[in-house]
Amino acid sequence: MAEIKAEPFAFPVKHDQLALIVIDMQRDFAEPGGFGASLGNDVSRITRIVPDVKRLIQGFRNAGLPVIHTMECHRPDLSDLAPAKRDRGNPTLRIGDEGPMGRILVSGEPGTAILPELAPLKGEVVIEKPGKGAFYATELDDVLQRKSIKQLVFAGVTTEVCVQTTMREANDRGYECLLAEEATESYFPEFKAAAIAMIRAQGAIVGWTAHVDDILESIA
Ligand code: C5J
Repeated sequence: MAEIKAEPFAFPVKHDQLALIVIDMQRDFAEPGGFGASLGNDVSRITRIVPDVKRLIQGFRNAGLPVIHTMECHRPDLSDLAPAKRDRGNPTLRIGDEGPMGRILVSGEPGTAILPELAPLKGEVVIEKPGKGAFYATELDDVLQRKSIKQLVFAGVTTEVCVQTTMREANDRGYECLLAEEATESYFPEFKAAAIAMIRAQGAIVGWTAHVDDILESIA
């Protein structure tokens, strides 16, 4: 059986059941004036992983394997935005407010778009999600089942929020999950490290983690 070098042990890869999920590589999390910055975060940490995310995406495209993108965003009328989410904390701009890149985390606004370097190709699935997890209130599970996908490689941001939440949701639904370590990032380095440790602890209780080079070697 083919394997990807991973932690806490080798990932038994089935290439015909494998897809890449790129979580929320949006301007709103990576650029000044967006949602991440409105919460007081150093967004430059996010842009630093773009080259690794890009080569992972390219590797999947070259191998003819599915690449699925997600975007955290809400309908323009905010009917899918719970007050508990909008009113939380003390950001300079709240979801739905008008910022320098348009309305914060609203579908179709410039700031909500995926970073141009990582833009989806025509035909790639893009899931718009109102929650932190990509399965909540979306068609993701149906899409994966239609494509007979059972193994997911994860990239994107932030590691301990939307990436980890989606991995946990996927794990509960029976998908085998592998996190690409250099292709994910947090505003808090200690949270990234903790999320990686939690995911692969106790015999891969949520999933595996691996280096981008080892994933790419396996699908080349
Ligand atoms: C956050 C995300 N951190 N994509 N969203 O609010 O992780």
